[in-house]
Amino acid sequence: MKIGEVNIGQAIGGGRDVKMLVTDISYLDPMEGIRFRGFTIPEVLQKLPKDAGNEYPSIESFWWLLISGEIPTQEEALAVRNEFNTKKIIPQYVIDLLRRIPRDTHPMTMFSIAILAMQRESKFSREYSHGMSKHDYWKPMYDDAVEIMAKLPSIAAYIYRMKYRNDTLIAPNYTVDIGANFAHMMGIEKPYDDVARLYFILHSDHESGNASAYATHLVASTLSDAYYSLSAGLNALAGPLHGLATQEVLRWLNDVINKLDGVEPTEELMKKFVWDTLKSGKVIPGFGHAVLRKTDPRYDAFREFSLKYLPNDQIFKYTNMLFNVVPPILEEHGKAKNVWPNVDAQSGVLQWHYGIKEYDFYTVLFGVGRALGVLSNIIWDRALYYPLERPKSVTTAMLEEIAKKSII
Ligand code: AMX
Repeated sequence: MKIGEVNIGQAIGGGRDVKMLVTDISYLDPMEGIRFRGFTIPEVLQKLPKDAGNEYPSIESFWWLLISGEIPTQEEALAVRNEFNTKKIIPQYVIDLLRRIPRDTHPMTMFSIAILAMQRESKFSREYSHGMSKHDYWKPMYDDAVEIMAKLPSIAAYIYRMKYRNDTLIAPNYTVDIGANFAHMMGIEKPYDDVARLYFILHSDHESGNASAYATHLVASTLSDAYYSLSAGLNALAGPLHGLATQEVLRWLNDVINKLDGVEPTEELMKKFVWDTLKSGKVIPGFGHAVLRKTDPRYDAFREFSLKYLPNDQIFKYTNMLFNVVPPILEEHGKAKNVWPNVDAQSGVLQWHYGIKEYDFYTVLFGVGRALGVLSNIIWDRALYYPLERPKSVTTAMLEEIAKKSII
């Protein structure tokens, strides 16, 4: 039974809308936005259990939802937290390795290297090499995923403090949830723990065709373990058309502010900078999307937080200004299929406000969140016996032949 057809435009145009992936973990509707396990973002934030005093659910309860499809009880979420907390310790060789990397290396490179370096710990690879039944693949894949997920926020915080805070590392707290531990290790006060929870949940998954999810899934389909696969996925996330856009938004805004040299930006001035960017052949970061055709609900969720906690933040005011200015210009420019903001137009604002001004770090934060989704997916890939990924190529001559025939 067919679920779609592929035309020449799709074959040479990045496979847009070609239906060839299956996942039940999230689904992206072009107009409605993302649903995680069938739940919209507001539903996820409302239904998952929260610890007393926290505005947002724990990452651990969200992990349970992604893996099982069910809303956990507080006890179940606590069981995940306890499991993660036993696996938080980062091997010393990873810290030593990160210290040896030149400090001007992009933090995404450091992040990906750290994960790849830990591949020697992979239970999946070890058990595979000892001869494992394919019916059991998912179990060590799950164990590896939990090992990685428990460590990622701490690795990210280590990279941040090593690179930007003069190597003043803060040891993990082994009793609190991921959000609180991350804020603690970054050295940032409340409500940054809630920023971390919201940030990681919103960036977790965007169905399977986005570059970081697809790269992870593709590499895992060769029976590479979770370490190899996630490292590959994060390398895809590091591209400016994908996760790096989160830093590009702040870079673009700061460039505007510097050029204005103390003059307060107005909508008229912003319009000029937007047009200048487009005329110089560049994209406006944080706007447009390969699938979405309306404002990204992840943008809305961040905006809601900003309205509550940082309504007078200068950068927040400018991003709001861009919300009014950019869409009509992109409309007039006539190229982008979606003129509305994506998650990256708003995500960096929060980080900037809470003191993370080193915006090349933002994609690492995106990566911690994205790991939740892509790791859940590759566990299920193995449980469902998904095969080696291998789409077919055609030649340009074949396409020309097909085009000729369809004209005659
Ligand atoms: N500014 C200027 N031009 C844009 C644009 C933008 N924000 N968004 C799309 N366009 C242009 C494209 O470059 C393309 O031009 P071309 O025909 O000359 O190559 C044309 O509009 C059609 O593109 P599209 O079909 O609407 O989008 P796409 O699926 O090819 O790409 C995306 C989607 C996100 C890469 C693109 O909108 C973009 O480059 N946006 C800016 C970067 C960004 O915000 N990326 C983050 C995406 C979300 C994420 O992964 N975190």
